Amino acid sequence: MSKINFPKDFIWGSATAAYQIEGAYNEDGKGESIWDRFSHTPGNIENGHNGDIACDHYHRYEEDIKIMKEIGLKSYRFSISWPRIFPEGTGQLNQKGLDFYKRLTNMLLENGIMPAITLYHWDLPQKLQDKGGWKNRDTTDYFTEYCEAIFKSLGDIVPMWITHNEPRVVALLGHFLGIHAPGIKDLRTSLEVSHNILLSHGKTVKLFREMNIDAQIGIALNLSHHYPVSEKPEDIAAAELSFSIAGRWYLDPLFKGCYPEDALEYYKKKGIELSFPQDDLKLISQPIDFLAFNNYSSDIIQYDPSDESGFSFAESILDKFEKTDMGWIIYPEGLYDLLMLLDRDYGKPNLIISENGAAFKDEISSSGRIEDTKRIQYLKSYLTQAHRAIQDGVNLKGYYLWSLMDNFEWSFGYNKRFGIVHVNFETQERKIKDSGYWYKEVIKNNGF
Ligand code: GCO
Repeated sequence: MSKINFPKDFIWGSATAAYQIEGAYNEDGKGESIWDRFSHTPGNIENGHNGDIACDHYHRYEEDIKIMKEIGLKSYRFSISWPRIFPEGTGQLNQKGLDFYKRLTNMLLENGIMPAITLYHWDLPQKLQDKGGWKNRDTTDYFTEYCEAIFKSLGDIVPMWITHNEPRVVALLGHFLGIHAPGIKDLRTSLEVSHNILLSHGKTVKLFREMNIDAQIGIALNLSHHYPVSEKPEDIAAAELSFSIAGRWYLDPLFKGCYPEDALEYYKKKGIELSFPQDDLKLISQPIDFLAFNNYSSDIIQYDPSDESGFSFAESILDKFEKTDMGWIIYPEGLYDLLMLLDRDYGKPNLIISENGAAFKDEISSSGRIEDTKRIQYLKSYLTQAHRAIQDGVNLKGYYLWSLMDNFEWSFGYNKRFGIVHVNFETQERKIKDSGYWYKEVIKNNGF
């Protein structure tokens, strides 16, 4: 197989998130987050797991950076815990919390690893949730206050900033399905939350520009390609509507300054008439330097009159696909098709894959190695499709493997392992998996 060479300045990274790895949930002045509250509420997380200790990264970050260095990461994407900075969400800043991120960032730079910071990866200060959380439009201003403090402290040494991670997951799982924090189940609330998160993104980008920060800023969406289960017109229409609701609901405000008409119509039919101030959409759609997105799998959609939405996932066909431990189908071509769609429909933006990876059950073999060949095969197949898209003209600038280390997988607790580094959660021992050594070679050779 011919060697695949990526562009010479391609960014090879790996990603984590604060609540999933840090632990120290109530240390050094940190305030309670909605995920502390949600995971401490019985019944919400498998096996009663929580992020109180997680990977203990708050205390082990130096060891973890040594591992990043050994793997040869060019960049490391991590998130900042808002309640570590503002325990009450606003007002009094917690210097010890800020100092942790300054130590982490400086050590990354000292080791030649480019920090890429996600400002919000779901851990809202509980005190703000008590005031309505993202449903409360004031939270957009609390968010810019928090971001301003971070920009002042780290803006001159961090080259890449991501405002939000997956607004759709926050809105859908956290405010409609109720399986993520804060555990609300209300469609109208989820749509208000979705808009306010995008608005807070817009206000933060505006602030970032006004502060003349010499760095790049974007947002990370969770996106997948939606395929019709057949060429029947009704299945094609169903897939287009489902992607409007899941994808264009975020992409269109960000790049076109409007919500997609078919999705607005869909909600109107459900009795939810939505209209948003044009000034909001102007803020939301101001230019960003890159669009980051998280992609793991693809969705196959069928027309389904029995479902109140009129469409559903074509579960029947999924048996034809290999799946990861999350039950997500492995279809690498879906990444190529998604990259081409973003390139075609949204003005050839600079793109970053801010998350891609696979959960599989890992065993430590008799040799003492973790021979996670399924994960290597998954990564290789998706990177092959990413490279194919670059060859076809897509401005893909970087790839962040999810995840650097096994960590707290939200409602699944520690039962799903995505890491290229194994974590023994009893001993906190780290062990680079075969996939971690494979990725080391990919980075060194800028391809495979
Ligand atoms: C997400 C989050 C990550 C997850 C990862 C695996 O995309 O849901 O950004 O925090 O852990 O994607 O589900």
